[in-house]
Amino acid sequence: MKVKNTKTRNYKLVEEAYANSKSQYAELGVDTDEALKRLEKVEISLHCWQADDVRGFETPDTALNGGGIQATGNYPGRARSIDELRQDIEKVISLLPGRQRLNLHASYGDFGGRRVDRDEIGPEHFQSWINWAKEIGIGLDFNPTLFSHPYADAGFTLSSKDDGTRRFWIEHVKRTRMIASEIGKQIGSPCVNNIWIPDGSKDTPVDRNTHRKLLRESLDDIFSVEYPKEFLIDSLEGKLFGLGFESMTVGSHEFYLGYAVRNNKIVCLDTGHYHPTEQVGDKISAILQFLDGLMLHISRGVHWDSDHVTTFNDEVQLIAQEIVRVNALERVHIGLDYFDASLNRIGAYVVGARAVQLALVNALLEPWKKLRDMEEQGKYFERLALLESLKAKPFGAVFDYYCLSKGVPVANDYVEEVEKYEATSLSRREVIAIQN
Ligand code: RNT
Ligand code: ZN
Repeated sequence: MKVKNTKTRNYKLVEEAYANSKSQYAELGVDTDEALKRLEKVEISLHCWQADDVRGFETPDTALNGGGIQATGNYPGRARSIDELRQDIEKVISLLPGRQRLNLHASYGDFGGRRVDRDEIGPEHFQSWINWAKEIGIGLDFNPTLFSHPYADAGFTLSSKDDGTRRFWIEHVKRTRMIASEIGKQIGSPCVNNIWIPDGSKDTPVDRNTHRKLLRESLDDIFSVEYPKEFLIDSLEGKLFGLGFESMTVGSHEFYLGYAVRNNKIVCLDTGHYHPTEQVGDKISAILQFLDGLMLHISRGVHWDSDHVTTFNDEVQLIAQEIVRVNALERVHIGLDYFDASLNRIGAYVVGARAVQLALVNALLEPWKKLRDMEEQGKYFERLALLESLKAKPFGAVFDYYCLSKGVPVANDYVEEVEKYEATSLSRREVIAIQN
C-alpha cells in the first residue's frame, strides 16, 4: 500500500506544472507521458542492510565486523528483527513511486534463533522471506555473506591459502546460488546473486598471483553447478580497496571483468569502488558490449568511504543517461548500496532510491536523437549548449507528477511520513530495549 500525500500540498499546482513541462519537453520532441511509462517498469533493488547497519539475524547476534566496510553513527531505530526489517522496508516502499525489489544478504535468514553456520544455510531459511515478498508483490535479490565471521578474520575467504577456510566459503557461496535460484523460481523473476568478497591486504603483498589463482579456482568450483538463467543470475562485484585492505584487493575490477567475460557471468559495479575520477557511467556501454547484463550498486563515495547515501549527483545522472542512451534498462539491474547509521535509516532509503529515480526521469526526457545528430554533424558547441539547457528543464515537475499519479508523497513531503514512523515505531524500539 502506497502512502497518500498527507501534507497540504496544492495538487493543482503539481498538475499545472506537469502540463507546462509536458509542453516544454514537447518542444524538444520529447513525450513526457512516454518517459513515465518507461520509468514505471524500472525496478530498484533496495539493499536490506541499510535498515540494521549490516548486522543480519544470525545467532549469536554480531555487529558488522571485518571486511573493510563500516557502518558509523548511532542514530536510534535500527531494525533488530526480521519483523522490524520487513516493516521498515514496507514503509520505504510505501513512500516510493514505481517498483522495488529487496536485496537480501545471506546473514538475514530466518534462522528461528538457532545457530546456523554459513555452510549450513538452505532455502528453508529464506522461505518466509519469499512468502513475504510474494505477499507484497516484490522480487528478491541475494548475496552470500563473506564477512562478519571468524573465518573471514584473517582477511581472505575464497582466495585463502588455507584449504579449510576456502572450502568453507566455497560451500557457503554454492548454497547461496541454490537459495537464489529457488527464490527466482518461486517468485517468477530472476534473482541476482551478487558475490562480493573482502579479500585483500593492508600492506603491499608479494604474492598477489596465488590469491587470484585461488579465487579463480574457487569460482570455477562454485559455478560448476548450473541453474536456469530465468531463476538465477550470477554477479561478481570488484573493488579498489577497503578499510584495512588498502594495498591490494584480490577481487579487483579487472579480475572479475575478465572472469565474467570468459565465463558468461555479469559484474556488479559499485559506484564507491573506483578511483574518484573514474566514471562508472562510462563503463556501461563498454561492458555491455561483452556481457549479457550488469548489476549496479549505486552509492556515493566520500573520500575513503564508499557507502554514503546516494544523492542526485553527476555520477548518478551519467549512469542513468548511459543506461537509457544504450537502451539497456532491461539489462541493467539497479540496486543501492550504502549504510549510514547517523540518520533516520528509512529516510536514507527514500532519499537514495528517489535520487536514482529522478536521474532516470531526467535521462528518459533527454532528446537523445537531436543531440546525437549534432554530434554526428560535428556541432559540438550546439550539443554543449543543449546539454546545458537541459539541466534547467523541469524534470523535477515531471517526477512530482509521477509521484502524485502513483499516490505517494510529492517532493520531500515524505519527510513528514518518515518522522511519523519514527515517532510511532522507530524511537519506540529504543524504549522497549531499555525496558528489557
Ligand atoms: C562492499 C560491497 C558490498 C557490500 C554489501 C554489504 O564494499 O560494496 O556490496 O556493501 O555486500
Ligand atoms: Zn556494493
